[in-house]
Amino acid sequence: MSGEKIFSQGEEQVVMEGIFDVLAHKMSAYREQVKQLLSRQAGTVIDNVTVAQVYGGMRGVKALVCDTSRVDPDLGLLVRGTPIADLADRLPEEVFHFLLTSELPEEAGCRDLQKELSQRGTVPEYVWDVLSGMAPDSHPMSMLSTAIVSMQRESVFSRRYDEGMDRDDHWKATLEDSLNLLARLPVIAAGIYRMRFGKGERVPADPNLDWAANFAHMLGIDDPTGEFKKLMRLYMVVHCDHEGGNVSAHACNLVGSALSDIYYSVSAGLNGLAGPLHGLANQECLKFLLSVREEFGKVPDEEDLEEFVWKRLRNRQVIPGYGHAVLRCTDPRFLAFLEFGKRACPADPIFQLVDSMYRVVPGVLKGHGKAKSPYPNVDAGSGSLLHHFGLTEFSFYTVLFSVSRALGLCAQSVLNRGLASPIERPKSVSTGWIEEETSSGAQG
Ligand code: CMX
Repeated sequence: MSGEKIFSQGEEQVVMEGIFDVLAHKMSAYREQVKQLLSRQAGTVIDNVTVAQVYGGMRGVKALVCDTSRVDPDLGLLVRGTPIADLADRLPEEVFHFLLTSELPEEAGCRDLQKELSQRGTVPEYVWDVLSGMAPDSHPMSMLSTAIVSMQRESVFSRRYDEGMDRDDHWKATLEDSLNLLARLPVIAAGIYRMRFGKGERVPADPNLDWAANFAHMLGIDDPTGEFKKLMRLYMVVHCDHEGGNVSAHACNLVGSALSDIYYSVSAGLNGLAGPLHGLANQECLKFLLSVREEFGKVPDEEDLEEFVWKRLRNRQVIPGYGHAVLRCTDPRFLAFLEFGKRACPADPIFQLVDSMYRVVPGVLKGHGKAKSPYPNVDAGSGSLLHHFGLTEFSFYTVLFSVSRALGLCAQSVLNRGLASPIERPKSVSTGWIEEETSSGAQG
């Protein structure tokens, strides 16, 4: 490693040449590809927007670009074209490299990246002071977001921007910020876990562990078999990214489009992830499974479970962990967790309930006929595994999701800076305007 610096001046940290060099080459080709595309097709129409879509959360409107990943209704998440299941045995830091560059790193490149993340992982003392000053019943997600914003003063991008950085270097400064943030996030998240749930002193990082295993280690969960570390690796991989239009990615990209730095934009994205219709749904799923067990006092047989699910639907309640806005198949991320559970904890009653639900619920939802997807999503299984290993505080689950999703948010942000994506400013219209425009008989 030659130790090339991204910036020539000052005391900037050395960015490993691997990811920087790979991306520098890719970035010029990427810019050229988009430039050519625009020169040929700038005026080509790729979508029309209906009134229903305008009032319906812009569902399905093709209006954003995301090159890190894509969600196919029938295949699930594809990271740089590769099904997420094929990446299940990879490390999250490798997947970050992949999201950014569309190349998986060689072994040495991966080691360099791990070393880099480990060296950048010191969390400033003031962050802990800020967190300890928060109300003790603060939601772990609000603690995470606050911690991230409190570090904004350290943004390399903001400082370099004030110094007049060349626009072509924006992505490099964003990558620098991203690496610092990603290195610190597991430390902060684990610290929040221990502080918020009275687990005692923070557990110091172990520089010999990979990023996710170190996170598992710092959480302080008893892990004599190493299976919890394996679960954290899988968890961090499967939640890493989900294209550009979901609430967290869109919020992050929107805020970043104003050239707000990564601390502002990632915290904005994670504030969206904290919503019950998005990332917070995973805590609801485990709550639901525990309530089923409580209702029956044991894992119910499939007949009883079927009746229970029907009763819930008749009461106009949703079945947590089932259905999806885009997917129309069993989420491969759910299947990855199911496979993990069948190997690691087949006798765990909550996991067995997940398995039974999977046999029962799709048929019931099909019979019910409302949900466009009767299949399980990623949240249907992950909580049962965390619960099995003793991570039972479900208000923390979205923080785990956040640490993983930050990989995708950062990768998307770096690429957007590489393309010098402009500030987002779609046009809003009034209801009166829509009424007028559509009253002329042009509807259909
Ligand atoms: N149980 C019961 N009914 C459901 C359902 C479920 N799991 N999923 C959808 N439906 C119903 C909807 O409530 C809707 O009913 P109404 O027409 O009466 O309003 C109807 O089926 C059509 O909904 P849809 O188009 O299939 O689903 P949406 O795109 O509107 O919503 C989602 C998607 C995930 C919010 C929804 O399926 C749901 O609420 N699921 C349960 C909660 C959950 O698991 N959330 C995790 C999402 C994970 C993720 O997004 O990553």
